[in-house]
Amino acid sequence: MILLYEHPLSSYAQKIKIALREKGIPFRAEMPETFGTGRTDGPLADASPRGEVPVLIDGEAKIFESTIILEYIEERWPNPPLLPSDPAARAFARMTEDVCDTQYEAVNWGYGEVHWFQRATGALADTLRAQAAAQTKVLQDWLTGRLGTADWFGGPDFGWADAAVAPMVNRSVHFGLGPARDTPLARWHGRLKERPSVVATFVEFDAAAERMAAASNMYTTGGRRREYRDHRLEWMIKSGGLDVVLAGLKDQNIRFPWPPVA
Ligand SMILES: N[C@@H](CCC(=O)N[C@@H](CS)C(=O)NCC(=O)O)C(=O)O
Repeated sequence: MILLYEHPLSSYAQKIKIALREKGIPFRAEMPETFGTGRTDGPLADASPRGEVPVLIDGEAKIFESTIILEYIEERWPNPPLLPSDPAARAFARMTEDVCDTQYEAVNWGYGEVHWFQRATGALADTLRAQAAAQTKVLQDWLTGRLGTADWFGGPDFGWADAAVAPMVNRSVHFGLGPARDTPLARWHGRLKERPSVVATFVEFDAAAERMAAASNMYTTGGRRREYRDHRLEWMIKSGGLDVVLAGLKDQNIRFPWPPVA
């Protein structure tokens, strides 16, 4: 059976689980023991030098990067297709995914650094939360424009872009930053929650989110060092959190991506 290294809170992993479930592909999901440590030993590091989830293991194939995994799934199990057949519509779906994976995910992640991991308190926390809320609104307005009057981002059928947007907007809802009631994006989120592939994935998210309150100190005492990378690092700095980065470096509870500094 296929093995998916994942974390139930990871929006990238959720996108993959939704795709596998849409296609009816059985898989075993596992959170690697070394997740979040930056360790370069063990099965996760063996499958991906980046040590990030998701990673899909299908026989000899070990695939990292969620977009590449999604492409692999689409090519390996073409039915039902998640991408439309028209080239422009395919590009539309991929652009929607890319903005979600880069800009939107970074905003959610930044909010989580304050909300779950208390990286900032007082006025700085207020600033970061306000920045996340304002930027979430911009992203949701952009997504609303792309959804238009359709049921799904690809038109009449659930597809690639829906799988990519779902974990992003759902996390905003979890943080109390969801689209206003009765707007097109809120109604889309309501439709999502009627799809078994999404329901199963969101149930796992909710259970893990519940455990986060008790685990908020794991990056200060628990041997984990949070990875501050590309868009996430950029988000923290541009939104006013440079001191968060400096404190994390001083306290050695953040790290930068592979390869490690010699
Ligand atoms: N671009 C990658 C990003 C994957 C990523 O950042 N995954 C996070 C979880 S959401 C991770 O594994 N981080 C490792 C860590 O924090 O140590 C993808 O799309 O798969």
